[in-house]
Amino acid sequence: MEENKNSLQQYEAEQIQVLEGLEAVRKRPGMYIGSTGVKGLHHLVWEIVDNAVDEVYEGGCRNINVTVHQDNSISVEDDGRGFPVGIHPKMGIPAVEVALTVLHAGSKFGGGGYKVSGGLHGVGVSVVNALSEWLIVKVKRDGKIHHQKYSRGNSVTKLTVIGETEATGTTVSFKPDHEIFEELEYNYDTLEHRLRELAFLNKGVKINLKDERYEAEKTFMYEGGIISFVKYLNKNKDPLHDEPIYIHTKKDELEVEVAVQYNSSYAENIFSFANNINTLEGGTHATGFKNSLTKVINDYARKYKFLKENDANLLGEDVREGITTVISIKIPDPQFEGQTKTKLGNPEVRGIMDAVVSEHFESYLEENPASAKIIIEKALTAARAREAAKKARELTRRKNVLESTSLPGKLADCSEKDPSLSEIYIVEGDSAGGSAKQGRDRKNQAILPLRGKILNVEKARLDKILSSEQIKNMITAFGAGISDDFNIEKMRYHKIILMTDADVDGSHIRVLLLTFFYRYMRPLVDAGYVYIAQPPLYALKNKAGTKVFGYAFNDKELNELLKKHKDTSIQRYKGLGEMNATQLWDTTMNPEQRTILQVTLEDAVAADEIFTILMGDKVEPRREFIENNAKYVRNLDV
Ligand code: 28G
Repeated sequence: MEENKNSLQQYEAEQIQVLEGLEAVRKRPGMYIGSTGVKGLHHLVWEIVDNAVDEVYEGGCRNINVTVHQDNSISVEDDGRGFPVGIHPKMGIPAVEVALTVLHAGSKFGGGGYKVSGGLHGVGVSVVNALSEWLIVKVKRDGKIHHQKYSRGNSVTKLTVIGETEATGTTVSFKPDHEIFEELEYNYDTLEHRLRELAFLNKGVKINLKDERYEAEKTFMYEGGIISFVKYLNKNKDPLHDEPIYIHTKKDELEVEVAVQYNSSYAENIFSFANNINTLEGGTHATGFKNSLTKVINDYARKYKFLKENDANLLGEDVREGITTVISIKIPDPQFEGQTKTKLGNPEVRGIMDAVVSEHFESYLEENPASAKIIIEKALTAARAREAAKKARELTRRKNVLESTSLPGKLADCSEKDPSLSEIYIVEGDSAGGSAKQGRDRKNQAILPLRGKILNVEKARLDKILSSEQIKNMITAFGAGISDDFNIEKMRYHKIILMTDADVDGSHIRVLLLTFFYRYMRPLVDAGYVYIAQPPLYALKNKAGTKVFGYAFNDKELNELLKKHKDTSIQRYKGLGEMNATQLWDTTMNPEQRTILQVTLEDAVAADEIFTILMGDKVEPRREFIENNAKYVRNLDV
């Protein structure tokens, strides 16, 4: 009785607390989703999709549909059990409403339970609700369709039955709040990339992505899971053995999956995940794998006399030349460390990985002597090449490009000597390079034009890479060496700004450069020294084309400009070369006005992955890919 009498009061009190809870999210959104930029915007989708993926493991959901609507609102639908709708005993409102309005209810902070896709995300669906102009949840359960609408975290209707159905599942639709987010436009490539990745990591789950803005639709479903992932990564390469080597075991609460396939290239591609989160900084699962791989291959090579008694052991880098690997573990209590919290820290994982990989890899080699021979010989060649490159470096040390003091002739250096105040623009093409040289601020902006083909770093070893003119120019201009000899302290500029055309070639060059930095000057990416310039897409001029009213960086801005000006003509920039020096300065280079995007580790890894897939030996798929993706190309790797 007592409880009943006070329940209304109690309900109101709780509601106030709830409001305060979600008010905190709206006040400091960055605390919950990292940023209110484009990354935070996508975080909202990851949060909801993660919940759907959890329902795969907990409730047998098989299909997840993600839709981007015309207005950049999002719908995520699953065919799981449907979120519980019964009245919450303490709160007196339906369970689904509790989850949507109480901060941390059922999230990684509260709730408990083993959430497969928790970890980095997992802040709870209420955070998405708080940051959405509106959110609608539909639950199909117990023969009924339940519906409720919210606005900025508050319910605006009660949970209502709006129909009947035999099906079960949950649908969440939301529109990110323009009062919160600086950027409201979803990037198709970002969504496609992550949803495909999730489909690889969770075999058998069908994930459909529909984008109503471009009438694009794709379905991702891989019965092979990470085996398919590795094949996909190697699809334009020459594999050295037909089927990926696959390991799948469970030890206590830890589930380990590894797929490995060598190819004829020289690149090392190891992608590691913990609970579906891309552990970009690696961690104990990745080191455990690498250690045991080196050990097992050396043991085998000794046992079967590929290595003679006096030969030195193969190094890790030797046995990883041309490797493509996906490691995916599921762990109840993941510890994420590192600068970007993407390094797995759990110490017990290293030993378990080591044991599991050793055992399975050893039997693979024993049972597949033909493949074993090819893999060992590849590693032996890599070791020989490494030795030869070292000798060559020692011989030519004096005239070595790494120590050359004269700056490249193409470089227009700045006068500033303090690296922290200096920036270098890497500009595609000589004509844009010319405008940039004229338009720049000579004090602290240096210009290095790049021309012609940049070397394909996938297909070349370091010695060959060092012989490329473009790459030599960059190395000497930066002054900090390369690869193992790279020393960020010596960098002559603390901002490297890539300025490429907003077309297919431009994006191609960006992917190449980012991949090069990621593989050979990684500390640059980690330190956040790499940026991407944002040249405008349009200029709005008077009819005669003699006066510029303004510049637009996307279609929305163009429409806004068009509303303000009458009798206009639009110039669509196809390349940087179409802008004169003043225009380039005004729109893209003037630090007071420009926007430059800082490249994150994630961007670099994405570029590396695109690159890995694109730049194999087979040329045709690359053309096809670029043609198919031409309309998104502006956003391809950022
Ligand atoms: C569509 C977008 C994202 C979800 C479910 C299903 C259940 C659930 C979700 O429970 C925790 C545990 C039991 C109340 C669980 C259904 C048990 C029985 C569920 C999703 C609190 C939440 N029946 N499907 N949560 N429960 N899909 N998709 O979010 O006590 S979340």
